[in-house]
Amino acid sequence: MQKTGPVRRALTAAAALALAVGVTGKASALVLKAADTHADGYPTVEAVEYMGRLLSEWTNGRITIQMFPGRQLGEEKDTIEQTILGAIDLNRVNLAPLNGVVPETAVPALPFIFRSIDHMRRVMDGEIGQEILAAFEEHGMIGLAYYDSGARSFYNTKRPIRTPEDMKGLKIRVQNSDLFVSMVEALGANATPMEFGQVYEALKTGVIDGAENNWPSYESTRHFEVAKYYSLDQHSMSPEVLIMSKKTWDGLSEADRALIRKAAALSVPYMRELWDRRVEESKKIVLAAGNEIIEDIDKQPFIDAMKPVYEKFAATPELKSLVERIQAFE
Ligand code: GTR
Repeated sequence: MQKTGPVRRALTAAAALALAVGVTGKASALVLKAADTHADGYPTVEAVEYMGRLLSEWTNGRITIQMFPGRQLGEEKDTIEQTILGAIDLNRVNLAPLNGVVPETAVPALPFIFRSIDHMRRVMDGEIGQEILAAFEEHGMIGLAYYDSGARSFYNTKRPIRTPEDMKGLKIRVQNSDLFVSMVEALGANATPMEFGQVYEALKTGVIDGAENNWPSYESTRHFEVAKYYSLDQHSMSPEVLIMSKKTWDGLSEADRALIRKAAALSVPYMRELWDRRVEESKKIVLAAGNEIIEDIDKQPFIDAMKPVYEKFAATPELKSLVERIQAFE
């Protein structure tokens, strides 16, 4: 017998609901695959896991995050490509390896652009930070939130660095970012772009003499065990960013997008608390190992050497104006 009118419509609606709800009785599950280069327990990893717990709580387990820490899904350059392709849904990376993809990300990664951690947090939390997040979309990614990365400083196996002259001839590993290559070259050293996961061996075997990073990364990677001189020149405060694949995003309802944005925003203060604590813990570990921490650094000659870097990476009127707005930000 042919079903007509309301009966047929009701059956179709029931079938659609059955599909959405699935056999478990829940609406169809959304498992977001997340990547992080850092190991389990690192503040960025914990923050995204926290976000997953929030989403799961709010949706009765319908939306969850499956975290793959410790480079399980590849190094940052690869995971960025995978995110654009939609094979990775969520990705926590530094802004530096995005500099070649989203030009606006170069501005907060510029050396000495921020006066302090507080300045960086206020700029990135405000309108300027939001504008830069919005710039991701046309490159296949959705910028969700920034996480702290403290200040990056140089460490090496050879000697204390107090002035740019001390850097002459040193082979310094940098992230996959032309901006970081230029910065190191402007200081008279040789820049070697290399993936994060290869740096420990390269320091140990003398392929490179040094690298640059913040306290928690210098410690968590055990680079501090092989590169004993840590010079706190604090040249970059390039933040971390949490991005989502636009492919995944486009398939979500407005309501789910709002939940994801809300969970990402709530993970920021959660991360910062863990971060501040982790910086102190990492300092203690490094100091206990007897490393030489060089604090008496006159930053001015380093700052002065950065002129060509600004000229090259903030070359358009739009990027120049972003630089000026950050510098003028009280
Ligand atoms: C860390 C950062 C990572 C990665 C790494 C590196 O501080 O959290 O995302 O950029 O530095 O130097 O490759």
